[in-house]
Amino acid sequence: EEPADVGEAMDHTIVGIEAGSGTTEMAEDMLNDYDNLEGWELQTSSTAGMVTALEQAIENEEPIVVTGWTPHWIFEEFDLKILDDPKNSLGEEEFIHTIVRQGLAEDMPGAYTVMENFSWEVEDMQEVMFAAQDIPFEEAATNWVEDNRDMVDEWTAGAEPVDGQEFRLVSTPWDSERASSHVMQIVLEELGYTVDITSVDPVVMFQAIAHDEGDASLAPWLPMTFGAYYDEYEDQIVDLGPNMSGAMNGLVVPAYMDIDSVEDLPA
Ligand code: PBE
Repeated sequence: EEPADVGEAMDHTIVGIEAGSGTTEMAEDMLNDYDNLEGWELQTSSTAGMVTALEQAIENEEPIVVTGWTPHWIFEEFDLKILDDPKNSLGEEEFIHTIVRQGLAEDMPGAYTVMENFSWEVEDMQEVMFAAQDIPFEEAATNWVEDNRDMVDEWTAGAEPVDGQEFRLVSTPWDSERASSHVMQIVLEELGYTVDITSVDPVVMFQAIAHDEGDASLAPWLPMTFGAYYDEYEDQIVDLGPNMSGAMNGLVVPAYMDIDSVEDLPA
């Protein structure tokens, strides 16, 4: 097939995810950054919708381009590639930060200590995400905590147990964040906290921490994905730094497609 036909076959459309996601906002900017993308559109939907479209295209060996990110189980399931993005519209390496509300250190020193200590690797998050394809996240997180006692002990070192104190963890609706939040829920509940996880859009997550409607979040992808929100709320939150490195956003295509860069997408 000629490249031009491939563009036609994809309807010059990038299959996106939730409108409120950081990936979507960056991909919208991307359309303006590349001349060859001038006639292209980003179709927002949901992460589940994006995965279904990808699955169907692969089944029929059709061309498709989606907004994706890693860590994500689609890279285990399918043979995919992330397109080079020479203009860095979707950023480079991303770090997932822990943020807490102001005053948490004084109000809940134990939980604050755990938040400060929490850090893990891509492989850990992936283990929980992959397991949660077949079992509930609660169970996948419980198993991970049991299998990684040494790491968990490092997180809880110096944190005094409490008696049922409520802890409000604010998350976002993606599996990567379900994994971290559910693991943290179990760790804090072992210390005696009663942990409530609320999943909201990224901007609402920052607002919740800034306005004392939530205690902590393990979900901020930075510097790019939530960069605009971070700049807006930076002064009203406490940033405890990265809890994980090695995340990344990108345009993703099946490996059988004959393109390697965003610049190869036919105008
Ligand atoms: N994500 C996964 C989210 C953050 C975590 C990259 C899809 C987003 O774009 O907002």
